[in-house]
Amino acid sequence: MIQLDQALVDQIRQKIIAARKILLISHKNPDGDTLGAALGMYWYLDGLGKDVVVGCFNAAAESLSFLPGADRMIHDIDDRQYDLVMSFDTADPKLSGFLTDKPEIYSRRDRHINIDHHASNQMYGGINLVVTNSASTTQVLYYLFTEFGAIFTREIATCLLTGLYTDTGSFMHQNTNAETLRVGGALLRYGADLASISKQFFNTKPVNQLRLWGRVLNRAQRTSDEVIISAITYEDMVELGADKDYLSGAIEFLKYVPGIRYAKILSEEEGGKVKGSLRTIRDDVNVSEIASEFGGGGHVKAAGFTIPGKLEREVQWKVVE
Ligand SMILES: [Mn+2]
Repeated sequence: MIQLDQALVDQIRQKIIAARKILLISHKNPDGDTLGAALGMYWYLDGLGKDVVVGCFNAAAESLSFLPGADRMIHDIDDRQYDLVMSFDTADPKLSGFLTDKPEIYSRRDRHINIDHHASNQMYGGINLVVTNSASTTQVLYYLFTEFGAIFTREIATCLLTGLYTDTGSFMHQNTNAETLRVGGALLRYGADLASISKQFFNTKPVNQLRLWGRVLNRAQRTSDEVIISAITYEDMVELGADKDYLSGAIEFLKYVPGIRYAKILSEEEGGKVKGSLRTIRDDVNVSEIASEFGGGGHVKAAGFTIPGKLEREVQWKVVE
């Protein structure tokens, strides 16, 4: 059982009571956790009769469209009209995509609540509820709503379980423990739709995604310093008509190769950028530290970075300017 800081819970309660118009922000390229958290909070606040919207820099992947409320998300935000802003699963304001065009979202800290579970969180809110031993941001919301004495509707339960399910890799990652399963069990009891969640995130793969994973697996190489590394070029993505999120999940196969320190997938993105994803199952390797050497970050066992450049194959894959 994780206990939230009571002072923070009270401050958040007061802010919500006082607010009339509330903006909830998911990070750019939303995943199941950031969107599950924002939509979970959306249904809670909607139930309180608040005027609330969920904003995100870009559209969610098709796999997230089953989330209740996903169709109500807005992308064009006039942040001036809101007296409360909440960010979810966003360690750094720049990950939202709104920092450049709408800096007031972050400069007006007094109206900003930052809810997250990343150790790398920049604590940019007026209130920062950052619980690093939670497997997901939605797990933090489970505790918060419990403190509030909230009624967990089916919608809220499904949104929260989605974040927990995706951030634990369907309860297979090492952040899965007795407490994550207890929270997952409670959400199931509240009516969370696990069948839809597991179908969307585990079993539904378009054939071109399987082909892309095939290339990742086929190109995997083990380096002399015990890293398993693979790469996908932008050309691969175009040729296979692959969505950006098609790659997610492929690295899970690589990280279990016996004897390696960590797995790395480099993928070229549009506009001369290379994204690196890092995973490890070892307790003596911190991939967040490795990612931070490239200006990235994340968790101890799952991290990433984005740097300018393109991919070129030499003996191994490497990034060139
Ligand atoms: Mn998360």
